[in-house]
This record gives sequence, C-alpha cells and structure tokens, in this order.
Amino acid sequence: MNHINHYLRGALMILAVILVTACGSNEEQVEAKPEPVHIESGDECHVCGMVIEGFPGPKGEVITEKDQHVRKFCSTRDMFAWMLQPENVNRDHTLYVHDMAQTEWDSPDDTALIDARMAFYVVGSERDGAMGPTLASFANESGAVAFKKEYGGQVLKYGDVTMEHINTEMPMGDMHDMGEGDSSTMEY
Ligand code: CU1
Ligand code: ZN
Repeated sequence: MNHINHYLRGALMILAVILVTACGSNEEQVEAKPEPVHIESGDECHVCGMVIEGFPGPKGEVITEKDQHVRKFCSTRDMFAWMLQPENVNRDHTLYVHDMAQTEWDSPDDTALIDARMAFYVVGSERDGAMGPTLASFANESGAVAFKKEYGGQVLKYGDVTMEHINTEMPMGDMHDMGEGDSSTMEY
C-alpha cells in the first residue's frame, strides 16, 4: 500500500510542476491588446505622407506587435497597402478602422474605431476616401451589406482582402486624382 501511495505522490508532484509551468507560459502569451489612439490634427499617413485630418472616409491605425509603434493611415486603402506587405502580413499587429455605421463618412470620429481584423469591408463602392477609391469598413456584416446596396461594391472579410483588391481600386497613376472615379479600364 505504501508503494502505491509513494508512486501516486510522485505522479502528483510531476503533474503539479507541469501545471505551474504551463500557467506561467500562458500568462506571457495573453497580453492585453493596446487601445486605439486618437488621430490628431497634423498626423500624417504612414504610406502617402498626407495630413490625415479633413479628408473623408474611414481611416486606419496600426499598433505594431513588438515595439507598439503607432502607424496612422489616411484611408483603409493605405492601411491595407502597408499591412499586406510581406514583412507585415503575418505579424500580429493590432489594427483599427472606423465603423462607418457609427460615424459620418465626411468626418469619421475616433470613438468609432473598431478591431480591423473583425471588420467587414466594402471594396469597389462609388464612395471615395482620402485617396479616392477605398474600402468602407463596418463592425457588422449587416452594415456592410446596407452600404453595398446603396453604393455598390463587394463585401469582404478582413482576411479576404488582397493586394489585388487594393491595386485594382487604386491605380498608381491616379494616386492624387480625386473625384474622377473612373476605374473601368485597367491593364497590367
Ligand atoms: Cu494620400
Ligand atoms: Zn495615405
């Protein structure tokens, strides 16, 4: 009987050690996500360099995984253009975009910033953002569908947006040609 007890105690101690170790490493992994930062007047887009404030359409914000650097973007379009780069696409950066169901297109309010990875996007609509064609972002799919019904385009989840969507909607030659909206002819 003492033999069994002895082995049992040994097994329990090993189990306890495993549990403590597992808990320790878990705690390290679960870090709180950084909160969104307000877009201040004078902030410039990390991609195109233009001052962000005063332009219509949803903006983007990235807080980098390791250094917690804040990158702000004039448009969801520019945020995706940066985030889809090979050096960023697999990083666990924290991303925010405006929920356009909660705020005005012409002057999005930072109280409406939402997790960009959970958002729904309307690509190819007729509403222009800061750089022309952009991706209209929404917290709920229903908001994206309602927007699409009114302004056209296609509803995509975060993970379904590719560089192709970005480039098709925004040819380089039209970068600062706002308001023309002719994206019918595109050749590569
Ligand atoms: Cu720009
Ligand atoms: Zn920009």
